Amino acid sequence: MRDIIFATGNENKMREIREIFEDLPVRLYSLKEAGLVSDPEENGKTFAENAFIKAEAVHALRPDAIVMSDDSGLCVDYLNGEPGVYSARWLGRDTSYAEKNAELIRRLEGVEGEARSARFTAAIACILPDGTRLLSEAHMEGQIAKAPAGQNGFGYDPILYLPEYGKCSAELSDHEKNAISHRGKALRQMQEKLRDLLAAEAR
Ligand code: ITT
Repeated sequence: MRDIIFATGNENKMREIREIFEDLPVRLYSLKEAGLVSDPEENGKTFAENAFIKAEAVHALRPDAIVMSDDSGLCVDYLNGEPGVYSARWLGRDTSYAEKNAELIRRLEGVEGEARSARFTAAIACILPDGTRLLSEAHMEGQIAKAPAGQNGFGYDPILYLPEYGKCSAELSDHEKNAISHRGKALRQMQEKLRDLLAAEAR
């Protein structure tokens, strides 16, 4: 049984991550559960850079553990990729998601159909005790809805409409979202990489 510290302070992410790791023989600890405080400046230009900034900061505190992190966000094509890596900080960290979501809908007034395209991206970084670095990245494609819908999920979930499913991300249960989401896909890719590496180590 291996211990993994997940370098996030976002309880909503952590809830999704737990469900994805449920069947794996690993013990998963949030920062809080590991008794750590880490909030490095996320000044990277990409999701991957920021994911490694968070993972490196925790690796420095706990070099003995497997450390993982998630950097994620919403990119709206019509807004040249905004809010992107600034998703959590967009309009200020203290601005509610009801307001952020309403503002995104307002900025796309008069924009129709595929021109409203947007996606969630998640970059998952992992650092092993020997310093090996692994990265996986995945997306969930959709369009900015004309009105928020759904009570599940968090952040921008009520306004990412998924044409294939005919509903917004916040209308999916955690289980349904994890099956198709950026975070679900990137974490499953990371699990594969880690499994291969740990199996090779054991040989
Ligand atoms: P940590 O850095 O502690 O992990 P954070 O919330 O600051 O937590 P990020 O810097 O990665 O995390 O910002 C991600 C933001 O992107 C998040 O706060 C949401 O606003 C948005 N986001 C990411 N994934 C999302 C999802 O699955 N559903 C809705 N919004 C999401």
